[in-house]
Amino acid sequence: MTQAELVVVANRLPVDRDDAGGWRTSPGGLVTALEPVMRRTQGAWVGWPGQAELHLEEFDFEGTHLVPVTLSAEDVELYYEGFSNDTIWPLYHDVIAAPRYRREWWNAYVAVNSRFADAAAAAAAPGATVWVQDYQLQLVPKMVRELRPDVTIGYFHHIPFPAYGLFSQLPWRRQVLEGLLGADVIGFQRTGDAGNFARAVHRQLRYETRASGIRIPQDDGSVRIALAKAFPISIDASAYVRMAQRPDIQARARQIRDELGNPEKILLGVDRLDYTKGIRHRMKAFGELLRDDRLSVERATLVQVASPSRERVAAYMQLRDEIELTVGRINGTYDTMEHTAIRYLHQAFPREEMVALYLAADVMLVTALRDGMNLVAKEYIASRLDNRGVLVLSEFTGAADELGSAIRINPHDIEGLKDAIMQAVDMPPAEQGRRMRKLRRRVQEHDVEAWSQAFLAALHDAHRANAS
Ligand code: GDG
Repeated sequence: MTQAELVVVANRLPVDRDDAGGWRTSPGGLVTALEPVMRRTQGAWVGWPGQAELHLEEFDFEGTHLVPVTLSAEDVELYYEGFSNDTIWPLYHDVIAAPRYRREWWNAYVAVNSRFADAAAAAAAPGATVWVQDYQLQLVPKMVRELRPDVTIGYFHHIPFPAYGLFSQLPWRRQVLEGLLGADVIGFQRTGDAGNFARAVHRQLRYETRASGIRIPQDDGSVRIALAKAFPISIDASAYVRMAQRPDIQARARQIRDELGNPEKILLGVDRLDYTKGIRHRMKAFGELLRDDRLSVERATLVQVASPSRERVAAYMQLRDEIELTVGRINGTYDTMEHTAIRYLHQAFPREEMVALYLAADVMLVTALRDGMNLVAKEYIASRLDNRGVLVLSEFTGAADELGSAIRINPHDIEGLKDAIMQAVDMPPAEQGRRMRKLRRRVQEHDVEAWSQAFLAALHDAHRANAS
């Protein structure tokens, strides 16, 4: 058993199985974010390999020590699909879909969190840093602290944290708050999320907060301070710049425009097929613009990538049916032999193809009803080397706090959304450039490495302050 100075704990390991039974790095943002620091510190990563009933030994992969946590088929159903994705996910996204509260799911969540905590505690060197990721593992910080009082513990929450009026629905609200408070630093996407968390702690546990510090009374009469603060996540911006510079990817972008019949404007949506992303609102607005003759299929095509996600959860099956009905109706009404209204793709693509789509798109539509950050918005910006293109961005995304030069929308306001789409479609190049340059500056200056450095620096300081 090797022990590491930095242990990341996440639901998923940073690798996927390839067809030959080997491993390849999974393309996620978190993986690229942590890659440099994992290499530098020879860190360990505790997570599920993504397949039920897979029993694996620890192994090293590209400079990171991987510690697989086995999940049974029942764990996947109860802990992952159930409590994580059918209780916490809808509740934390402001109950856009109804959360289901099942005691059996909760019991599995506690049991699985405890196995992740055991694995993390075993993988951490004396005085190491353990960094827990996201809503599937909210109990792990406290569990690790109990097992290993010597380590520094961070937690980052990738999704929103809801207002107390909603959070208080959770039958196990107290246990979840106490679980998170096991960390020295609890990081959120937005200041508002950190505020919601601090208020929930105050209402539920009566702990005092001063600035971002939550004062947790200890058994021995002392006080430990946990920091709850915003650390907005970002992307590996330079990797997107490099891809956008590649001649083959630029050629592919031109080919995509050709194959779509060279409409004057291409509008693009890229999302996991999820009810939080506002895909139906976007299609409704676009369909009405066609109906009202404010747009035509010769003038504009909407390309919607809806990558398959959580396909065994009922709410996702229903959403897929609704979206596909909407696409069929709109296309059936407005398509011609040469042009389509919506090119809908329920598929996952390689990253290069995504960048080609970003390059091909004149307008990017991000209409989420709730979204922790929304990395797609940042990826689009980073890829726009020519400083052209327009981002339409929901104010209910974390990204909206940073990207003030986007066209801001409320996706529930369909008339407002339609006007915003028209403003984007009609925007003169000079104004596109003015806005895009500001957006690009922000994304390049605040990339994902800046994010992880800021979090780890705050964690280091917080731990030192408590120790002194
Ligand atoms: C959660 C929070 C927060 C999508 N389809 C394909 C594909 N993607 C990539 C995108 C982007 C990522 O997946 C999606 O990230 P988002 O941030 O947009 O949304 P979530 O998946 O909901 O992520 C979110 C994030 O965590 C990080 O903290 O921002 O708010 O919900 O990178 O490009 N990539 C490829 N093929 C696809 O078909 N290769």
